[in-house]
Amino acid sequence: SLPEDAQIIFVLGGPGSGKGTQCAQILEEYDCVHLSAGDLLRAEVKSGSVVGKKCEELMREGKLVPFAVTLNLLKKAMIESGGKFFLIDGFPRALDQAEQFESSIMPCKAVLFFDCPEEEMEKRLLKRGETSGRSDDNAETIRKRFRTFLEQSLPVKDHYLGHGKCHIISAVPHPKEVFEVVKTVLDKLNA
Ligand code: UP5
Ligand code: MG
Repeated sequence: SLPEDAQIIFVLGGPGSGKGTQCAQILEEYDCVHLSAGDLLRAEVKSGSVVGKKCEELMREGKLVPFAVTLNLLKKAMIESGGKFFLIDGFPRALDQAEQFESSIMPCKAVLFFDCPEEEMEKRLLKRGETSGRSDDNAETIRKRFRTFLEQSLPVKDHYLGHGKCHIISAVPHPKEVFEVVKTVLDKLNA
């Protein structure tokens, strides 16, 4: 099980907003465990499992995989890491996922939300698609990911804003500048 003093920060934002990029920066300066729900799912797909096969199709369509799948992958990775300060990247992606995660694991301490215009996210993802090998980095799937984000994931941001836990950070400047703001937020949390 998890340590009683574990702390969870959800790292959210649209597809290509820079969640992974900023988490990598955070890891360099803070002692924490980074778990990307998308990376865990892609590893599951790669494993060739039955669950992975099902997820592969949904991800190629820009749709959410069943909550139980992500919850189990995250829970297992959190426990196996032996850590206690967690950055959960790209999850929860729907309001019910947030509620069920918090009631079955623990409430989050804070949410970092990376705010970026769709045109900029699209540009970044198309560029990354030239080399990423990700089956969802193509114009058609990107459009579907944006739709899922707007319809299902944005309400999560509003939920946490209402609870005073959500920190909205512009993801438009250079990653180094974005990270300066991230640090300010993180340092205030633990002050
Ligand atoms: N880049 C980053 N920051 C930049 C900056 N400030 N200026 C200029 N360029 C910047 O960055 C994307 C690209 O932009 C990179 O090339 C980077 O260099 C550049 P990245 O840091 O990778 O952005 P990120 O927000 O992590 O983008 P990602 O594509 O990972 O976001 P998604 O949310 O779309 O993908 P994720 O892997 O989280 O999920 C994939 C799929 O899995 C989902 O569509 C869904 O089907 C499924 N999923 C679930 O069903 N449930 C879950 O809980 C999680 C995922
Ligand atoms: Mg990512």
